Amino acid sequence: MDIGTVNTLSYEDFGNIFGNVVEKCPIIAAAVWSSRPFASLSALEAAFSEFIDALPESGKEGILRCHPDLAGRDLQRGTLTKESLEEQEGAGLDALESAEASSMARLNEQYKERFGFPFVICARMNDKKNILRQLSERCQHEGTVERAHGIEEVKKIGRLRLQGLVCHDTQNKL
Ligand code: 2AL
Repeated sequence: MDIGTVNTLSYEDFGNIFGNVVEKCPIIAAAVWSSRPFASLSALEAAFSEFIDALPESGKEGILRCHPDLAGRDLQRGTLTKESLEEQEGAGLDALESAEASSMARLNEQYKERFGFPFVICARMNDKKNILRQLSERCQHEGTVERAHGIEEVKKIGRLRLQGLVCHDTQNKL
Protein backbone atom coordinates (compact mmCIF):
# COMPACT_ATOMS: atom_id res chain seq x y z
CA MET A 1 0.00 0.00 0.00
CA ASP A 2 1.29 3.50 -0.71
CA ILE A 3 1.00 6.50 1.57
CA GLY A 4 -1.67 8.05 -0.62
CA THR A 5 -3.89 5.03 0.00
CA VAL A 6 -3.12 5.19 3.74
CA ASN A 7 -4.42 8.75 3.76
CA THR A 8 -7.76 7.67 2.30
CA LEU A 9 -8.45 5.00 4.93
CA SER A 10 -11.39 5.29 7.29
CA TYR A 11 -10.45 5.03 10.94
CA GLU A 12 -11.96 1.56 11.04
CA ASP A 13 -9.77 0.36 8.15
CA PHE A 14 -6.73 2.22 9.50
CA GLY A 15 -7.24 0.49 12.87
CA ASN A 16 -7.63 -2.92 11.25
CA ILE A 17 -4.42 -2.49 9.26
CA PHE A 18 -2.20 -0.62 11.75
CA GLY A 19 -3.76 -1.68 15.08
CA ASN A 20 -0.83 -3.93 15.98
CA VAL A 21 2.02 -1.65 14.87
CA VAL A 22 2.47 -1.26 18.61
CA GLU A 23 1.87 -4.69 20.08
CA LYS A 24 -1.68 -5.07 21.45
CA CYS A 25 -2.10 -1.27 21.60
CA PRO A 26 -4.72 -0.50 18.93
CA ILE A 27 -5.55 2.73 20.76
CA ILE A 28 -2.27 4.16 19.42
CA ALA A 29 -3.26 3.57 15.78
CA ALA A 30 -6.71 4.99 16.56
CA ALA A 31 -5.07 8.15 17.90
CA VAL A 32 -2.48 8.44 15.11
CA TRP A 33 -5.25 8.38 12.46
CA SER A 34 -6.13 11.93 13.62
CA SER A 35 -2.74 13.18 12.33
CA ARG A 36 -3.63 12.42 8.67
CA PRO A 37 -2.63 13.22 6.02
CA PHE A 38 0.90 11.79 6.20
CA ALA A 39 3.44 13.13 3.71
CA SER A 40 5.42 9.89 3.61
CA LEU A 41 6.07 6.61 5.36
CA SER A 42 8.61 8.47 7.52
CA ALA A 43 5.92 10.92 8.58
CA LEU A 44 3.65 8.03 9.54
CA GLU A 45 6.48 6.44 11.54
CA ALA A 46 7.12 9.78 13.23
CA ALA A 47 3.44 10.12 14.17
CA PHE A 48 3.54 6.76 16.01
CA SER A 49 6.83 7.65 17.73
CA GLU A 50 5.67 11.11 18.76
CA PHE A 51 2.47 9.75 20.25
CA ILE A 52 4.46 7.25 22.31
CA ASP A 53 7.02 9.87 23.42
CA ALA A 54 4.24 12.18 24.60
CA LEU A 55 2.76 9.59 26.98
CA PRO A 56 3.34 9.84 30.71
CA GLU A 57 5.79 7.33 32.15
CA SER A 58 2.89 5.13 33.34
CA GLY A 59 1.60 4.98 29.75
CA LYS A 60 5.03 3.96 28.47
CA GLU A 61 5.21 1.21 31.08
CA GLY A 62 1.71 0.14 30.01
CA ILE A 63 2.91 -0.27 26.42
CA LEU A 64 5.84 -2.39 27.58
CA ARG A 65 3.44 -4.55 29.62
CA CYS A 66 1.41 -5.31 26.48
CA HIS A 67 4.41 -7.16 25.01
CA PRO A 68 4.67 -10.92 25.31
CA ASP A 69 7.81 -12.44 26.78
CA LEU A 70 10.34 -13.60 24.22
CA ALA A 71 10.26 -17.40 24.00
CA GLY A 72 7.60 -17.31 26.70
CA ARG A 73 4.24 -18.91 27.41
CA ASP A 74 2.46 -17.33 24.42
CA LEU A 75 4.99 -18.79 22.02
CA GLN A 76 4.62 -22.22 23.64
CA ARG A 77 0.81 -22.04 23.63
CA GLY A 78 0.47 -20.60 20.12
CA THR A 79 -1.20 -17.44 21.41
CA LEU A 80 1.22 -14.83 20.03
CA THR A 81 0.01 -12.22 17.56
CA LYS A 82 0.93 -12.97 13.93
CA GLU A 83 3.55 -10.19 13.95
CA SER A 84 5.19 -11.29 17.19
CA LEU A 85 5.29 -14.93 16.06
CA GLU A 86 7.09 -14.00 12.84
CA GLU A 87 9.58 -11.86 14.74
CA GLN A 88 10.29 -14.48 17.41
CA GLU A 89 10.64 -17.27 14.83
CA GLY A 90 12.92 -15.06 12.72
CA ALA A 91 15.28 -14.63 15.69
CA GLY A 92 15.31 -18.40 16.30
CA LEU A 93 13.43 -18.14 19.60
CA ASP A 94 11.16 -21.06 18.67
CA ALA A 95 14.19 -23.33 18.43
CA LEU A 96 16.19 -22.70 21.60
CA GLU A 97 18.47 -25.35 23.04
CA SER A 98 17.26 -26.43 26.45
CA ALA A 99 20.00 -24.48 28.29
CA GLU A 100 19.11 -21.36 26.29
CA ALA A 101 15.40 -21.83 27.02
CA SER A 102 15.98 -22.10 30.75
CA SER A 103 18.30 -19.06 30.80
CA MET A 104 15.72 -17.06 28.86
CA ALA A 105 12.90 -18.07 31.22
CA ARG A 106 14.97 -17.33 34.35
CA LEU A 107 16.23 -13.95 33.09
CA ASN A 108 12.79 -12.88 31.81
CA GLU A 109 11.36 -13.52 35.30
CA GLN A 110 14.28 -11.75 36.97
CA TYR A 111 13.80 -8.75 34.68
CA LYS A 112 10.05 -8.53 35.33
CA GLU A 113 10.57 -8.92 39.07
CA ARG A 114 13.10 -6.07 39.09
CA PHE A 115 11.31 -3.57 36.80
CA GLY A 116 7.60 -4.46 36.82
CA PHE A 117 7.45 -4.74 33.03
CA PRO A 118 8.81 -7.28 30.55
CA PHE A 119 12.11 -7.16 28.69
CA VAL A 120 11.45 -5.76 25.21
CA ILE A 121 13.86 -5.87 22.30
CA CYS A 122 13.38 -5.70 18.54
CA ALA A 123 13.75 -9.40 17.69
CA ARG A 124 14.13 -8.72 13.97
CA MET A 125 17.33 -6.76 14.62
CA ASN A 126 18.87 -9.45 16.82
CA ASP A 127 19.52 -13.18 16.91
CA LYS A 128 18.90 -15.44 19.91
CA LYS A 129 22.48 -15.19 21.23
CA ASN A 130 22.44 -11.42 21.13
CA ILE A 131 18.99 -11.32 22.75
CA LEU A 132 20.15 -13.52 25.64
CA ARG A 133 23.29 -11.43 26.13
CA GLN A 134 21.34 -8.17 26.16
CA LEU A 135 18.68 -9.59 28.48
CA SER A 136 21.39 -10.54 30.94
CA GLU A 137 23.10 -7.12 30.71
CA ARG A 138 19.90 -5.09 30.88
CA CYS A 139 18.82 -6.88 34.07
CA GLN A 140 21.57 -4.84 35.79
CA HIS A 141 20.30 -1.41 34.69
CA GLU A 142 18.25 1.19 36.58
CA GLY A 143 14.48 1.23 36.05
CA THR A 144 14.35 4.62 34.30
CA VAL A 145 17.10 3.58 31.89
CA GLU A 146 15.32 0.34 31.11
CA ARG A 147 11.94 1.98 30.61
CA ALA A 148 13.49 4.37 28.07
CA HIS A 149 15.46 1.56 26.41
CA GLY A 150 12.37 -0.67 26.15
CA ILE A 151 10.37 2.17 24.55
CA GLU A 152 13.09 2.76 21.94
CA GLU A 153 12.86 -0.96 21.10
CA VAL A 154 9.03 -0.69 20.82
CA LYS A 155 9.55 2.10 18.28
CA LYS A 156 12.01 -0.03 16.27
CA ILE A 157 9.54 -2.94 16.26
CA GLY A 158 6.77 -0.59 15.12
CA ARG A 159 8.92 0.97 12.40
CA LEU A 160 9.66 -2.44 10.89
CA ARG A 161 6.00 -3.46 11.13
CA LEU A 162 5.00 -0.24 9.34
CA GLN A 163 7.64 -0.81 6.65
CA GLY A 164 6.04 -4.20 6.01
CA LEU A 165 2.67 -2.54 5.43
CA VAL A 166 3.46 0.67 3.54
CA CYS A 167 5.81 1.01 0.56
CA HIS A 168 8.87 3.19 0.92
CA ASP A 169 9.28 4.86 -2.36
CA THR A 170 6.08 6.79 -2.84
CA GLN A 171 6.13 10.32 -1.52
CA ASN A 172 2.75 11.97 -1.50
CA LYS A 173 2.72 15.65 -2.40
CA LEU A 174 0.27 17.23 0.00
C1 2AL B 1 8.83 -8.74 21.13
C2 2AL B 1 7.88 -9.09 20.15
O1 2AL B 1 6.76 -9.56 20.38
N1 2AL B 1 8.44 -8.79 18.96
C3 2AL B 1 9.66 -8.29 19.15
O2 2AL B 1 10.43 -7.91 18.26
N2 2AL B 1 9.89 -8.26 20.50
N3 2AL B 1 8.62 -8.92 22.46
C4 2AL B 1 9.54 -8.57 23.41
N4 2AL B 1 9.22 -8.86 24.69
O3 2AL B 1 10.60 -8.02 23.11
